[in-house]
Amino acid sequence: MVACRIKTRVIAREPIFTKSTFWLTFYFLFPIVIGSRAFNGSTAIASEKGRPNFLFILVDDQSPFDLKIYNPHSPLHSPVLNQLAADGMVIDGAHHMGAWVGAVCTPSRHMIMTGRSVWHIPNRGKQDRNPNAANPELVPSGLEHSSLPAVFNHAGYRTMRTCKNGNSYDKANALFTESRTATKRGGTEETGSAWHANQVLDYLSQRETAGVDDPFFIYLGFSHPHDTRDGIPELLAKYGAVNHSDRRSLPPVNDKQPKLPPNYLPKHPFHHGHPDLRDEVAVSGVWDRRDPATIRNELGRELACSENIDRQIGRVLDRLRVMGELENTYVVYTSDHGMAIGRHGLQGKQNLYEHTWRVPMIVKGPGIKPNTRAIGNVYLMDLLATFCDLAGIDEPETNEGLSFRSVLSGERASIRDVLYGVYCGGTLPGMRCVKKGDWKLIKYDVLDGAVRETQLFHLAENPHELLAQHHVQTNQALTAMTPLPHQCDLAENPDYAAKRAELEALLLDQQIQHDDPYRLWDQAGK
Ligand SMILES: [Ca+2]
Repeated sequence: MVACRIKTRVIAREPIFTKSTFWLTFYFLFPIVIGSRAFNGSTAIASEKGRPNFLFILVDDQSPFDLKIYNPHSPLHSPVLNQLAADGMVIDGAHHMGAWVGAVCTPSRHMIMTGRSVWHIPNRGKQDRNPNAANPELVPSGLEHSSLPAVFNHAGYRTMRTCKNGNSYDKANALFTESRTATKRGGTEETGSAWHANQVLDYLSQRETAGVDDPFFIYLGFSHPHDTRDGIPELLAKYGAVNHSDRRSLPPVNDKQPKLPPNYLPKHPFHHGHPDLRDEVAVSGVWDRRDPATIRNELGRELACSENIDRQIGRVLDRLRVMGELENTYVVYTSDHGMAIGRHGLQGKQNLYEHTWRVPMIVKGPGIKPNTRAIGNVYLMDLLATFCDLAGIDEPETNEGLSFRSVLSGERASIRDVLYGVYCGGTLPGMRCVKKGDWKLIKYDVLDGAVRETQLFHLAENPHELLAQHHVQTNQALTAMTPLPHQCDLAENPDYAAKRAELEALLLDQQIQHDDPYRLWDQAGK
């Protein structure tokens, strides 16, 4: 193998949703479904105690590689998540499908709430970047009425949500029977992650006082570790970080700070294609800097916020244990997308490398064997179908996601072979990626043709997606890591021309299947 050189329709189901079929489904079929399926539950615990509860924990902007369960070298102290993983299953191949707007949170959270793919979800306000949104054949109107809270409300669940404000599916969020939202990114009990946990603890107390027996679906969303990453002082000190806010100076270097990640670069080798993108140039504490002091301090802030979240989850789980509800509760932990913070010279969430396209996912609950892992190959949009499956509820007709209950039960390793990703919140047509097995292709067609790049990675051999730039001696000195000669982008290597062609064809096939309205420079139909 040659050494690196630096280079200059699954077609969504036919849309059969209408308002009339929707309401017919709920009024006539749901009672039957609940009666016939839920109480024939597949687990002994569910059948003894009635339908299972759900605690869905969604953090904002966290790379799986921040967590020890995905990256043993991570210095993050997360005993609660580690225990959750030991008590349940870790999904290694969980992804968000992507975004057509810089606020990646928005499409991601629409996909979670609707179980629909990235080109089949509505725009939000001025974030009107999905050309399919006006086509009712692809994006049904009134979709919120078959979203997650609507489905669980109609099935007799008590639904509660706490989360940040904004960048989500507002019409669906409004359907939770109890909602307590505020953006909490400060470093105190009232201004930080503890606030979100306190809302859940308070809700559980009220439920207990009122003697409510109905099962619950609690959506516990945290506003962190999304920037601004103002951690609590004790945890900032633990990770050697400061809440750096002075753009004219660099934060102090501290031995306690996380080391630079193995795929750190001082600059991405070509423009990502979204000029003036907030996350790449304007995040407080980082701005457009990628120097080691800035990146290590920001990683310390990220971990400080993540450890605080871990503590807050622990408080909620302890409470459920004391209430006797924990064993009958599915606890699902994930993030709306990953994050770069210096990896590949990028800072934000607007790329398709593994650190950002993948998300952490841990699931614990009745019938899931402790201390297990599976590749899964799931998207966040699969959560709705999975929740419905575990609860014994029919998924809504508008759902396109696949239940991965068979993965959680250990019957299958994964639910699909090919995964597709998109980012095109900047110049069009943007970035696309496809993954099958250990092989991954990423393509960039941005800035009116000024950037047309293709990358091919063998992830088992090159899990950090190292590029030729990572082989430069000065970079190796910073990361204290020496890549193996073949750990690089293989797109231009003639030995892998056939593999590249195979993935190029798979990518186009995925674009067609998902109603991607754009084509890249070298694709048919351009
Ligand atoms: Ca986010």
